[in-house]
Amino acid sequence: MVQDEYDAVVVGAGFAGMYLLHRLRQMGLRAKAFETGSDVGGTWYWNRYPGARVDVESMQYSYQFDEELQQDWEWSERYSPQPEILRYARHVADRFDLRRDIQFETRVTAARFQDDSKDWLITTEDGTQVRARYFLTAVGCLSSFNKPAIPGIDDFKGNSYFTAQWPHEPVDFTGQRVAMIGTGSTAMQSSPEIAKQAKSLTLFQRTPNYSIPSHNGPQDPEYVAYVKANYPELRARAKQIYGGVLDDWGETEGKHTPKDVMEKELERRWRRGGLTFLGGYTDSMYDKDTNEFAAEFVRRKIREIVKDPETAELLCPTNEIGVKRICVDTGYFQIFNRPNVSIMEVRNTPIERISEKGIVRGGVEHEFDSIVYATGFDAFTGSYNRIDIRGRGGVRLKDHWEAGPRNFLGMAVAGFPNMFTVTGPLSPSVFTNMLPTIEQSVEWITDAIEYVREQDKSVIEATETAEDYWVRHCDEVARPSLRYHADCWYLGSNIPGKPRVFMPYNAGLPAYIEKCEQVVANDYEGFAVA
Ligand code: NA7
Repeated sequence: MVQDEYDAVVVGAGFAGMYLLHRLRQMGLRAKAFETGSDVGGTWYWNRYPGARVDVESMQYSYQFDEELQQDWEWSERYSPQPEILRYARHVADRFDLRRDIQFETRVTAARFQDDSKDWLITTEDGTQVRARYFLTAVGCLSSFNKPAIPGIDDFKGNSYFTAQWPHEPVDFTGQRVAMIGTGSTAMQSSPEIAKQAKSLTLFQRTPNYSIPSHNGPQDPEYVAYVKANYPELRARAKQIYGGVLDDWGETEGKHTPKDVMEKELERRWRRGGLTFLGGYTDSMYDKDTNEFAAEFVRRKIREIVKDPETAELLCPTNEIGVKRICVDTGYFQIFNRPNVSIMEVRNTPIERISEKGIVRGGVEHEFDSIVYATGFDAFTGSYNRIDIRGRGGVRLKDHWEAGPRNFLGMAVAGFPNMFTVTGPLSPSVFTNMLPTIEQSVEWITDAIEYVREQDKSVIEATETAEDYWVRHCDEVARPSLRYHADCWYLGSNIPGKPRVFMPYNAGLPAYIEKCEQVVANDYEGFAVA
């Protein structure tokens, strides 16, 4: 039975869903958001593991749509920890009275476009159905946790923790023998915290990763005052930068720079810390030699930090730097100098199975009290595949995307009218500062809805031609990058059987904004409006 009718239904109440809801309501539309969690925050609601924090400066990783909000809010650290970001999300929800239109603890399981009424029929887990003209997904791009298919995973009698579904009560590992599977960003953030408590911590590493120290610390009040006094101008300038983050980006190519100059520049960036370590040279992600120079610099640092040469060698990545999202850590490599931390490589000697007592590798059973899975996400498409989304003629989105995701501008899918996706595949999301990118998409989508209403029309849909163009264009702009050829969740290579398609938009935020604006300037070229 259809319980209610809305102008728009939003799936998710993370930063994208919250802003969507706010904008839709400002437009006078009847909107409802459904959220699986019991509160707002999305990524920052779920990822409560110890050490979780943002790796883009908090002064920039924040909403800008409301000047008073960005003036009022105080971030305590350069890179805020998860509890503070969640507090911020909750504050925004309260400040704009969003909760009254969010239904928590409700998973959307299906959404079907109705060919006759041109509405979406949306079903939630308990079988409730609602109708909406617009179906808007704000489900995140790194939100579908990858529970690895390791035999016996459910047999373990100790505690199993999944970093992206961390318990709400803090976990105390004191006195425990802890195993951690995975050595990506999440593991690098959480292992230094767990190592402080655990009797022993053993990391099971399949692929070593590059990481740059965060040099995180309290906010500098002078810097905060400067940013707040100049927010609009700084935000506008950030939108002209590839990743949407203000920093001192270099404008020269490494391949034309003397090696001693490069060395000094990398040292300076290492000391300053953070995600923009590779930003000194424009060809870091395009020229193999420039990339290898930076990669070797970081390997040298790892060898300097980690005292045991064998462990240091195990921790040194051999692939190009940055082809997988670079990590930012607070004392990750240093933990391997602690007597209670060890590493086991599992590429050559894989984990065979999880037993009742622990992890079996190379025929040997290693016993643990707790196993922490920091095994990543089914990025971009994972969350879509969990919802039975069907467009015109009952076509399943899953089938439409069988050979890889297809859409126009990363936001609209041909055959799925009045459906828009925020931070979806083929959008610049993960290569950019997520918050400004979310705001840009939300504003574009809500403007498009406004346009349809102004035209006195009811349906907007990307054309197949536009979709073909965007898929081709995304591939073309990704090809020259070293990332295009690497194994990473960018291409879905971390999920067995997933089609290998480069999913983030690689031309950068300014180019993306220009494409979106061109479409509007040309009267929503690439869309059929009826
Ligand atoms: P990542 O970066 O995808 O890391 C997942 C890790 O888990 C990685 O080291 C994987 O090794 C490892 N993994 C996954 N499955 C297995 C199995 N079956 N056996 C052993 N090891 C495994 O996810 P994160 O959560 O750390 O970070 C994701 C993004 O979130 C990050 O870039 C930030 O943007 C925020 P692999 O590399 O596949 O060999």
